[in-house]
Amino acid sequence: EVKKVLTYVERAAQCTHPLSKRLFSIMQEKRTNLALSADVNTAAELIQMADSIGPYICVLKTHIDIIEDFSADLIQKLSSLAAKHNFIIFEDRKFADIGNTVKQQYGGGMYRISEWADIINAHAVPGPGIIQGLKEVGATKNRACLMLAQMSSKGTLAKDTYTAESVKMAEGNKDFVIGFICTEKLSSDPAMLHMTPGVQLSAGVDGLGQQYLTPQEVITNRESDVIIVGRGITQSANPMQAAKEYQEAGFLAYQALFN
Ligand code: 6AU
Repeated sequence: EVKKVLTYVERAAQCTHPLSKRLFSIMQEKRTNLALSADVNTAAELIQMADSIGPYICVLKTHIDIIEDFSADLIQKLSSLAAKHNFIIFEDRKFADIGNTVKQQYGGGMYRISEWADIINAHAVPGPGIIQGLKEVGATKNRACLMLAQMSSKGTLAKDTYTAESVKMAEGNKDFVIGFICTEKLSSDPAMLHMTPGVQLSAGVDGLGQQYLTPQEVITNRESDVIIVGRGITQSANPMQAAKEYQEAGFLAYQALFN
């Protein structure tokens, strides 16, 4: 069997959703498959991280509800940094409720996530109504969603048939769902993005169930597309240097697919 690996350029050409097309284009242009998980607790730290690490990433992932001093000004600054450095903003909200509730959580409340986050993610556990609800808010704004088909944590229940059903749910909603949070390639559709958290330069665990794989394992062996790195960068003595190392490791692992 001859397996043809597609380049980011070829993948972009296959995308029908403008956001996945844009993301693959950014990955090629900036030569990076690194997403920074900027899990910091203040607006100043988030802005500082986004500005200093922005050049090395394709995606900036936020947990907006861990920011102690959230304000509209933070969103405005993040959006201009996204334009300055050409990255996509992914709010890691992990929606998990019925359609009618997630619709309000996505579009309303204090954070108004749909107004600034290009990408969000959702659990498949409620069934397809969660996608319908999110889509009602996000589709007209050209937003997109990733389904959590697998998790990085020890003992996760998102496996086997749950994973398979999540993939089906995603593939049935390609006008809004552009890919997965997963630990390996799950879909043969070249337009579908695979993003993998739980990545550090050495494999290992944290004290609370997180499990780490290396960029090479994730991109070359498991054929995922994007490495999501948090503490490997944010807790490093030199986050900018660490980001460069992850960018390089991730991109080399991508290039190794063609050897
Ligand atoms: O690199 P870390 O361990 O410091 O951070 C990993 C980040 C965290 C998690 O909330 C998130 O990735 N995450 C996710 C996502 C992105 O949805 C899913 C998952 O299964 N595991 C995981 O760690 O911000």
